Amino acid sequence: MNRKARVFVAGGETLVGAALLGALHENGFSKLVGLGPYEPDLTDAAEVDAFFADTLPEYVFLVGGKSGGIGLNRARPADLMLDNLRTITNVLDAAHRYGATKLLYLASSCAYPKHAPQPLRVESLTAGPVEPTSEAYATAKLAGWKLCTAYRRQYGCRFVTAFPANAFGPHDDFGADAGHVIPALLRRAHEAKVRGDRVLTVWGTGTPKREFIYSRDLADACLFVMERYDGEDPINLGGGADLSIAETARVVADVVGFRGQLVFDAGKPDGAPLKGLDSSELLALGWRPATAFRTAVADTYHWFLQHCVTEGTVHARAAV
Ligand code: GFB
Repeated sequence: MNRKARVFVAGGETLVGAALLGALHENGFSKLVGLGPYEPDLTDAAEVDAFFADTLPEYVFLVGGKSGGIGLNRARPADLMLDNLRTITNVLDAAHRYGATKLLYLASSCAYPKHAPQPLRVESLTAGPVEPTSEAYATAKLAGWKLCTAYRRQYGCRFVTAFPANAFGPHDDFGADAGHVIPALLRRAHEAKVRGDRVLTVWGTGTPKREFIYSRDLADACLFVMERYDGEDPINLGGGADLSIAETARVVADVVGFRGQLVFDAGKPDGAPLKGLDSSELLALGWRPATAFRTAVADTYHWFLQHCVTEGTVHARAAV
């Protein structure tokens, strides 16, 4: 990628988008279009079209679309599916019509069948039913992959799909009910510590396993894939920490300094039992995650304290 190319991160204010913009800056990309208030509403076809006509992005990272943890997926499946379908169709269509050189679309590991063999290989995609709690969101993500493939086949577009592990980091949603497990537990452990609680409740049995990737490492992997991979088959983006939820909660409690007891609430959903990715293709290309899991959790907690806690009040998102 030429450092002077026009690059658009569709979803620049999301967890992954914010990390990608940081990585692009650090790597000397000087023509980033659609930053901050200049990013179009990705669910609005006319706005997206006008934006592409005006800025003609050459490289597009499609990381936008609403997402959330298991709680949000159960509470608002229609909103999540519609937002993602609109975002995907608007951005892919505009990238094709305005001649983008290449596009990387980020799907999600929850689009794998619930009982696919571990570690998850791309051959398993669509080979069985997905986890019911995130079916709507996962279906939209799968549609995005298939639309990328269709554009490749019909028009020769260089649209690449990647399936990332569960991402976390700065700019995440620290909502206690809507967020993913790491930001939600960081927040609840912090509040429990401040209140002096003796107990921290963790959803589910603690036995499911998740593969986590730090958002800054994921951003680095996205850049790497944009430069080094161009195929119809999707590519998995993982290679980092694979932990049980109980182990994850212990690391979070330790980083926050919560010294009480962890209690598991089996009345809350576990979701998929296992979600480790087979990232051998990415690793064979030479990519490795740079950040140890505990360091990444500690960095995320530090960011949360700086941006989401003001005079003792906790916000789910960075206070503007
Ligand atoms: O992060 P999470 O919501 O994502 O939940 P999924 C992971 C696991 O953590 C589940 C447990 O087994 C939860 O029961 N958990 C424990 C908690 N405490 C908490 C908590 O306080 N909050 C949350 N959220 N979980 C999502 C999908 O599934 O994965 C999305 O629903 C998305 O669609 C995302 O794709 C990557 O991995 O279970």
